[in-house]
Amino acid sequence: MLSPTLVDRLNVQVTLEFYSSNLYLQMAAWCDHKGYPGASAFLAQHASEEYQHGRKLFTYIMEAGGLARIGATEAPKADYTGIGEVFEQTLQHEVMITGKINALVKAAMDEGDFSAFQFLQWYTAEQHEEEKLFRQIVDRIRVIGADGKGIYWIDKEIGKLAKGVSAT
Ligand code: OFO
Repeated sequence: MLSPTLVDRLNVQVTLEFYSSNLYLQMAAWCDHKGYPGASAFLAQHASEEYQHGRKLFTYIMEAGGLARIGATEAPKADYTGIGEVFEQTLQHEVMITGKINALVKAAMDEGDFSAFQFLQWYTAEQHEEEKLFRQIVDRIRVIGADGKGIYWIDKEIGKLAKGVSAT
């Protein structure tokens, strides 16, 4: 059974995961609008993954006797100066989320809630993978450069990272 404190904290994370989903979907729209179909497909797919992260937490709260709640989220940023800025921001966002997950893991540990502690390990591993993935993309953009032909290849490469979505 979750403590009221952990219910509140997990609910904050539910809302953050749904915000992440909105943010990546909005970024996907910007990329599509600017003619980057690979990056758009990748970000749209990532938006769906973030939604699932939120749902997984939501279900856990319900199963552990808490009242799952969806909080208000602000509108995500819709305008970017380029694909470089989009992916720099995804990386910054994931680093911020990792900090939130770490704080949640610590809260579960402090409360001696080993079920929540174990459940949250999935998110710890996921954050490691996500930071690694976004860091690779940012590094690739920095090396290749987002001008001229570089942007064409970057978009193609990012598109290949979208699982089950063929790069165009
Ligand atoms: Fe981007 O990861 Fe959710 O948690």
